[in-house]
Amino acid sequence: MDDAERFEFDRQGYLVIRGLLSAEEVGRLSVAVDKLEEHALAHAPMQARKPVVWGLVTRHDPTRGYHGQGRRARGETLIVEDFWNADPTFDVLVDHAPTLRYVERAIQGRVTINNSEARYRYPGNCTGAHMGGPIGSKYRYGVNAQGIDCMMVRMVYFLHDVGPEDGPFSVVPGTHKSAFGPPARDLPDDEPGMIGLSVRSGDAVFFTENLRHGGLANRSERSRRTLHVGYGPAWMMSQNFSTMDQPQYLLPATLARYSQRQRALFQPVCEAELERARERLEQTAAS
Ligand SMILES: O=C(O)CCC(=O)C(=O)O
Repeated sequence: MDDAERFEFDRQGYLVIRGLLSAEEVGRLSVAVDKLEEHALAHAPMQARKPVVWGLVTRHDPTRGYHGQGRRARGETLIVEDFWNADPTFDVLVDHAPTLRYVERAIQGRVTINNSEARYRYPGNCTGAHMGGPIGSKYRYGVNAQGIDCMMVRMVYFLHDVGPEDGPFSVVPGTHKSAFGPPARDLPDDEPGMIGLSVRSGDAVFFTENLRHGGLANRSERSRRTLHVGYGPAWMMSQNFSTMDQPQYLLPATLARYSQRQRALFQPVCEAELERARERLEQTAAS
């Protein structure tokens, strides 16, 4: 993230990054995402887990190590979390240098990955708008003397072109700084100020979780496939639906094939870091 991008990210709460993935990366990831979808659908219902957050029951596939929810039908979404375990093709996104250059300018201190979702949004589907405005400290957007100080950011990778009719990822620009709650509507398409972001294959959207966001209706006849990876300070545990605020769910086989650098991106906080985080929170509260 250069200074011009940092200015835009601070002003708007998101960036559309053109060509973050190479054509080769898109090709390989697309094949893996398609295989994962077929596996998740063929193996549903998987072992049910108790609802961890927002009443959602996810299903766990013990051999491939992912958690899934949803189904393939008109208006529905399938979400597959912890896709790292399912296929080493996804390893390229663990320590993806072009991505980390953005993340490391938005989060202070040691960064870890806290969220992973393959999303399949079928025709007729939309993603309800959420976040924006004063949402509390967990996902807050902040700035201090060291620069931008986000609690959680996400990179959404697009594996095909997504136009206005294809269920684009959507945002209400600037709402990461709003002092008031947004005028919520049932459909993201009806929210005041909500815009869909048209992208090309290989592009990515980088945003602070504090920003009001969602996904406009998919009015096309093809499913929208994206990969979402979340990052935060090392003390933040998993932000996946199925393992919310627990350690990241990685199979031993996944950890074993990772490099030291990749493993570090999933390593929970150590005591010294926790102490520094407490100090920073106290300083923030006092200021
Ligand atoms: O891609 C979408 O439709 C919405 C995704 C979303 O809400 C998220 O990544 O937090």
